[in-house]
Amino acid sequence: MLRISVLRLLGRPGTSGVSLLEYSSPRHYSSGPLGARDDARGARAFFTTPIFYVNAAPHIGHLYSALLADALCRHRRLRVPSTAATRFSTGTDEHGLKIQQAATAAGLAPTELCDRVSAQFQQLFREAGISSTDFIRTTEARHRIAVQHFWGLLKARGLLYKGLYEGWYCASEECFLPEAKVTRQSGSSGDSCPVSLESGHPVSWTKEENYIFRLSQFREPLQRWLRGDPQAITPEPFHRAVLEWLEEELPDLSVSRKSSHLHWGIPVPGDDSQTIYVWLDALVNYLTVIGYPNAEFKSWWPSTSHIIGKDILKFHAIYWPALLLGAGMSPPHRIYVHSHWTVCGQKMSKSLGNVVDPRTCLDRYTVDGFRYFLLRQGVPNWDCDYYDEKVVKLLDSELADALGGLLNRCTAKRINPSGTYPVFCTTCFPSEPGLVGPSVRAQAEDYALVNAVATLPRQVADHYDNFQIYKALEAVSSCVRQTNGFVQRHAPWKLNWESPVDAPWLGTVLHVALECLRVFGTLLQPVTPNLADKLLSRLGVSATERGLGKLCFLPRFCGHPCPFEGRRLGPETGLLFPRLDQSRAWLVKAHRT
Ligand code: ME8
Repeated sequence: MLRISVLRLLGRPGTSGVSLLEYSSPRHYSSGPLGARDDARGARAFFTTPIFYVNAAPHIGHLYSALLADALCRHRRLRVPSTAATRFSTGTDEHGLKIQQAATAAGLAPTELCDRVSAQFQQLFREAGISSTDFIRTTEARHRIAVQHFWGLLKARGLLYKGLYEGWYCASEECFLPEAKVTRQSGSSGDSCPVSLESGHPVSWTKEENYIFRLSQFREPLQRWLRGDPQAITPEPFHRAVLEWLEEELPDLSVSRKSSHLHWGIPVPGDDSQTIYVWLDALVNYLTVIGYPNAEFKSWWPSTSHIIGKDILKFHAIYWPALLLGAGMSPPHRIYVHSHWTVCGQKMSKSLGNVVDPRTCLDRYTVDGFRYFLLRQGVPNWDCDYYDEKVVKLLDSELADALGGLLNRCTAKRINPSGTYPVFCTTCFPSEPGLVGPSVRAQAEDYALVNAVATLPRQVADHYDNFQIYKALEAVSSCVRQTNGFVQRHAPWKLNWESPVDAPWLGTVLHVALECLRVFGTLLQPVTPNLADKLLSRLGVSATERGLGKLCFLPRFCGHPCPFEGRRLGPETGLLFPRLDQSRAWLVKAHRT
């Protein structure tokens, strides 16, 4: 219920600058602990997206949820490379009244509609590089077994009873609504129709005998869980919202519908006259994927992180943990919640005709470009508005100009004729700042840069842990700007390789800039995997040198050997990320001629 009410809870904050720390020696910032900390936890990690309804084609909101989960998962794999340590599921939610009605409206059998739209989600996710390990469809036999087993446990524990359930039902949201959440709206023929106050979707009065779950018994256990783990629901305003909901009345929950009314679903075991409520059915998908009811599921549960939109918070933060507790299991480790994409300030909807097609965007802006845009601009705490000009502006400035330009400046033949990772000179750039001498060339800002990049992997990891991936990208982007400033300040194009005075410093400037680029490329892998691969390959960084556990920035600065020094750069394969405004102009011209 109250699927949308959290929308209003969150205000729009100001810009969130990442403050870079004051200088201290990068010796303190080995990136080793990034991997070590996770290894020490020894834990497996299971990431999930919501399973999406198949009543309509996917849009950018669905892709955004999948990208957030994908980036978290890829970042985790960089910390703990073992493939057995991380699992990631997504899928489609195919039962319920909403799908039954959509199939009827489309003149299709429900299975046909499900096959068609589920395939669209799978294709989109493949094209967008979503690295899921599992795709579940709730119409699969393995899922029916899991749901019916779960139901049996609740029944055996005395948590289900039969009773008369009466109330407004919103098929579009698949939930019951209290009277206070329903209003009247005049329909096309002038008559007044009851609709959901928050979503405007039609509701109908339902009165029938159902199975009911004793949800009301779980208020205190849920409060204890949330108070005991302040990060259980992240970001914090959503955690607070759920605790506030738990202060309100928590009525028992109807968990089945008459099969004469809803036939498209999983029958209640031992009572074919009832179909299991689609939300109970859908939530159990998280267990089906990890092998439930076979014991193997225990190695992945509860080390699970659900990534969800704020519209389905109540189902995941109240119903699901209560059902799990009822079945004798723990709530999930984390529920990461994000807000919504709007288009030109309006909610995306088929009826408004403003739905943004993600496949067009991937074509137009490239897979990496669009992934970067959504994750860089999407802020979990509040809604974000989509428009095309914003994408072009961001990608041109951050990927094409700043990052691509930096790479080009340090690898171009005229500045780096040997095509190698040059040698770092400790006399030009001593590890202690403030030293003076004829060969010392480094300035205070250069130490600030080294410090900022040395601390970047930890900052980025903290942002990932707090589900603030946009802040991680903001921090990387800020360091890219700082590195461009460093190159600009020392103008290596004015230095001469032939001069014994210039050469060591010229090599050092390029070495530092390439080391910064190596860190940026490594940290960008979860968000722009292809672009990061191109960047790291150009730097000559091999596949086994791209993890976070061994990412050791500028080791020569601390007196350690650098494995890259003197190494040949990888082959030149063209611009890292071509500017879009030019290619768009070209497209327009091509269209005209
Ligand atoms: O609710 N912006 O499925 P659904 C960002 N089947 N994300 C958006 C969005 C937007 N404008 N619109 C949708 C269901 N989403 C159930 C879930 S899970 C056991 C069952 C994303 O197809 C966001 O993650 O309506 C939201 O929670 C989800 O899609 C809802 O997808």
